[in-house]
Amino acid sequence: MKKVILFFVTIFLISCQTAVVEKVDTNGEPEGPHTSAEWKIWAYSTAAPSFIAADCTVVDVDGTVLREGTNGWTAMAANPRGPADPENGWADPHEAMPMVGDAQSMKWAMAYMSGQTPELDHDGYSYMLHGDMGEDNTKHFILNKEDAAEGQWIESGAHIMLFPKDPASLDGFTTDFNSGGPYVMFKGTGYDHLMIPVEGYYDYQEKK
Ligand SMILES: [Cu+2]
Repeated sequence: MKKVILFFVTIFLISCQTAVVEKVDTNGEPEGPHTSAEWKIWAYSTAAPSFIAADCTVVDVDGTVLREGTNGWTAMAANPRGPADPENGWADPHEAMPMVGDAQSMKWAMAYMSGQTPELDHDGYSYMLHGDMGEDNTKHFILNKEDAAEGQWIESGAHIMLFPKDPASLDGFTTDFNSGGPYVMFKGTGYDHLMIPVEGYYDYQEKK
């Protein structure tokens, strides 16, 4: 009898362990190299909630469409530094700084990357639930913490971004990224946008 009980206890423990392992592993991350289309589609699209990620277009860094979407949202990696280890791809989704944006926010991003002033038809929104690798909140295109203005470096966790058609519409919002509430990034640069922190925003940099 003892042996039988021991047998069942053992089986129970083993199944518990399997359950725990599965919970940790199943974030939906595909097996295989991070340079694969499958991994990139997962990493970039999951910067948005699952119900948007499921049907969005996914574009690679070189412009290749990895997956054609149907819902008007586009996912792409937005880290201009590229992967620290190009041969093996992004270490994790956070390093890729993926954003999933609507048409207006993609317009904004294209203007930003080519040094042009964004001209939007209306406000745009983007999701960046994997955060980014850090920005100087007062100035765009600062890639290193050492080059940032004193106390202005912010490595963001999960957030949503509002790209305004009219930057002046953000007047009145704080520029303090430690407020916990929405704040303006790149104020007065023409690339002003509203950062909306959500759960996990301070995972990479402690809230002061
Ligand atoms: Cu962002």
